[in-house]
Amino acid sequence: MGQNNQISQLERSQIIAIAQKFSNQNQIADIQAFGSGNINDTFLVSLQEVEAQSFILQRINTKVFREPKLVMQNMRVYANHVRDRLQNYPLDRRWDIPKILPTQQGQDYWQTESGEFWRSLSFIAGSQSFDAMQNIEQAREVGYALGMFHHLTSDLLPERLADTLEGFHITPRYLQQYEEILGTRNINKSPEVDYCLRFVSDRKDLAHILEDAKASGKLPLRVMHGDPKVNNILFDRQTQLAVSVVDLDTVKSGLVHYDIGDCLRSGCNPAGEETEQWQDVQFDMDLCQGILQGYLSTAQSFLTESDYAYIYDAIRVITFELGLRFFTDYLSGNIYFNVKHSEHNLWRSLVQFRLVESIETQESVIQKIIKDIQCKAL
Ligand code: ADP
Ligand code: GN1
Ligand code: MG
Repeated sequence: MGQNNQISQLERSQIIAIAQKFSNQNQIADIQAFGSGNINDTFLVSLQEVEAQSFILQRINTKVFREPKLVMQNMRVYANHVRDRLQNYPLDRRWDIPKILPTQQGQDYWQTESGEFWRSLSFIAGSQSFDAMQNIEQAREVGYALGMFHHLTSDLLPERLADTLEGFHITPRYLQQYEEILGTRNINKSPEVDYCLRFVSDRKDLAHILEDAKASGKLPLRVMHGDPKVNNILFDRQTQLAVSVVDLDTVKSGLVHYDIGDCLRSGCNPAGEETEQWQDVQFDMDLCQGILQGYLSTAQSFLTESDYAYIYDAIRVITFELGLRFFTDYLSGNIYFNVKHSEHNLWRSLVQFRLVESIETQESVIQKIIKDIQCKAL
């Protein structure tokens, strides 16, 4: 179905049949494409009898996640760990973890005859997500949510999690893939493509910063979420507080810096990743401060001096990395990210590259925000 949010009649009846496997005899009232994720196909299933209990149904993208059973295994390891921890150390505010809903045969997923892989999750009640940050209070909440995720997993051994996506967030590998594609494809030149080609060629060194820090022991492996962008954080519609972090497919061993960088990359771009006005994209300082304040309110207990020293680099590395991933996917014929049109990934890469430029021109202000927050935390 991809991202165009239209379900054909045929597809609707097929999806309803699959939803039925998870619905525990309840009649399905409606099914709608849901959210704006770039990888899986997500649907909201409403039930006839129990209106409040709609659930999320997802077709896992098996071109990306080659071993979806490992994805489900990780989700269980993560959820069991966090639930145990919350039972022993209850929080003073709402925090939810999506439940895996089993099929009527008690399985975590349903595999169709053609090999499609489907799963269901409880809908986080009364929640909503946003594609772009709306205000400073939300920024603090997004930061808090990522801090809470890291805090609650800080005593989960990363080795207990399988690697569900080999090479994910290993920036030098994305650079290598990009160079391979450049060597084998005829590229349709345009001013935008030229800008991207030059941009990457000028910043190749960026790709190695975090991996070098990992290799030299300056940054340790911990449990990372892998994808803590704004629309993967859920807010309570009434209190406006963050109540859950979803999209757990990439929870695995990694650097928390990729998460911190990704959260800031996504959260401090109020125009959003999908804007067509890429020249106007700016990295917003107030939102940056808000996210970092929220993050450190829960994460300061485990961050070291060396961790703080790499926060600025993390922001521009991950932004560069995502621009590179979008651009490579564009050059490869759009095989990884869901797209609405053939230039979609090119436009997305322009947005990220412009964001890198905005981050770079504001380096001293960002460094000062990090320093001030670090001084208060220590
Ligand atoms: P993708 O990997 O394609 O991004 P996600 O798992 O992030 O798929 O799901 C897409 C969107 O659906 C999320 O960004 C979020 O807004 C919403 N969503 C996902 N899981 C839940 C859930 N359990 N409850 C409520 N909303 C959810
Ligand atoms: C994808 O699935 P979604 O839309 O939450 C991608 C992230 C990117 C993001 C950019 C598994 O996230 O790495 O940062 O798009 N997820 C995967 O919007 O590749
Ligand atoms: Mg998502």
